[in-house]
Amino acid sequence: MAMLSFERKYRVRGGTLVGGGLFDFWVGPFYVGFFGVTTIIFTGVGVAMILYGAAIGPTWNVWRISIAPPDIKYGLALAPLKDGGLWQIITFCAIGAFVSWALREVEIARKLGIGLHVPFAFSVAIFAYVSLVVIRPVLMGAWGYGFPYGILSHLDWVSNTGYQYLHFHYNPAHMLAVSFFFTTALALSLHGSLVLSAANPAPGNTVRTTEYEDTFFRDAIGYSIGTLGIHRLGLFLALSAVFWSAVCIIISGPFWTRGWPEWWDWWLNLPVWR
Ligand code: 07D
Ligand code: 07D
Ligand code: U10
Repeated sequence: MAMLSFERKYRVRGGTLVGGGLFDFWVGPFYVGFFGVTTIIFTGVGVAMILYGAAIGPTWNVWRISIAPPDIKYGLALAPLKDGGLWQIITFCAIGAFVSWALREVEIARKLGIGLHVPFAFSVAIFAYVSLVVIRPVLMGAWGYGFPYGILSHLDWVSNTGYQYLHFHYNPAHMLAVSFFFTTALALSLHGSLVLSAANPAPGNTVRTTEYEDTFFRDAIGYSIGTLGIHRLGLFLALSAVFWSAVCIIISGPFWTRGWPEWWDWWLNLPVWR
């Protein structure tokens, strides 16, 4: 509520990428824009297709509903609706909705005159999804390599795909991704706790400035990355985690078909051991 007077100032026309002033308005708190309309359309069609797939499927149990990709035999062709075609339409709608959402974020950022960091970050998540359902299946020659749309069935896919490579933990890009995910959680917990410790002190104590935050880490580890720097680092860590995730699955199949433990044989074959 406190933001309302400010909102009145920035809720002005302009900054749109497509559609000029046509959809340049708000519905309640939501900015609409051309890409808000395309988001709603793609989401509406995609959700309707999931509901149709559930209706012709064997269960309404939300954990067990699953829309499977086409059989491998269809290759990269369009499949019959009830035999993977639904999955193809849902995938198309999902990418349409995610990209629309990112472009709507771009329009909002342009209106506000702020950077494009948020849509850029979301684009990396979209890249990970596209690597799972488009890039890897295309490289392997069949849509059937995509993951099924279901809460439990997509977990089965991850497990099965992992064991196809014997021991997925030995995938070097998976190692990098996992380490970046862990580091992201560590960085967020350090940042969240440090800011609260200085900016939200116990009753009776005064709020401390950012110099105190700097000093804490200088005292503790001899170096402070700074108040802007920690946000750069956080973004870098989180995006690296997702980037290496995409890499780890794209190389599994298209570029490495044996068990991942075997990949490390290069270490044993180094000339220095011979
Ligand atoms: C908290 C932001 C809110 C988002 C939420 C998710 C839907 C799906 C649709 C029934 C952090 C909304 C969910 C719209 C309902 C249907 C058809 C984000 C937050 C609350 N997964 N995954 C989950 C997705 C993949 C994996 C949960 C999506 C890959 C494992 C949820 C995608 C692989 C585990 C979910 C996707 C994989 C999960 C919680 C897309 C590798 C779990 C997600 C579009 C990345 C966990 C039962 C969460 C779980 C879980 C959604 C892709 C692995 C259902 C939308 C194929 C190992 N995934 N996932 O909190 O409890 O995200 O599963 O790529 O253990 Mg998954
Ligand atoms: C793909 C989600 C994109 C989401 C988008 C938005 C909506 C809207 C609406 C809420 C990438 C969706 C939005 C739907 C919702 C409202 C209103 C994010 C995506 C665009 N693994 N593993 C990973 C670990 C093992 C395996 C990644 C750990 C086993 C396979 C990550 C462990 C085997 C694949 C990771 C572990 C195995 C992965 C996932 C531990 C199984 C992948 C994160 C501790 C036997 C996947 C790109 C990710 C991948 C992946 C972590 C174990 C297999 C690094 C910590 C050994 C086959 N694993 N894993 O990618 O890289 O997020 O996908 O044991 O495919 Mg693994
Ligand atoms: C950060 C920060 C910071 C802050 C912050 C934050 C990061 C500097 C200053 C932000 C952080 C938080 C608030 C913390 C919590 C956040 C998370 C844990 C992340 C996960 C978030 C969620 C789970 C929430 C997800 C909610 C979403 C995505 C909103 C859903 C939106 C809609 C349904 C509407 C979307 C609007 C559009 C597309 C524009 C068009 C709108 C309209 C036309 C009007 C709306 C009409 C409808 C909705 C009905 C029509 C719908 C149809 C036909 C299809 C839909 C079908 C369905 C089945 C749904 O750093 O510090 O502080 O705060």
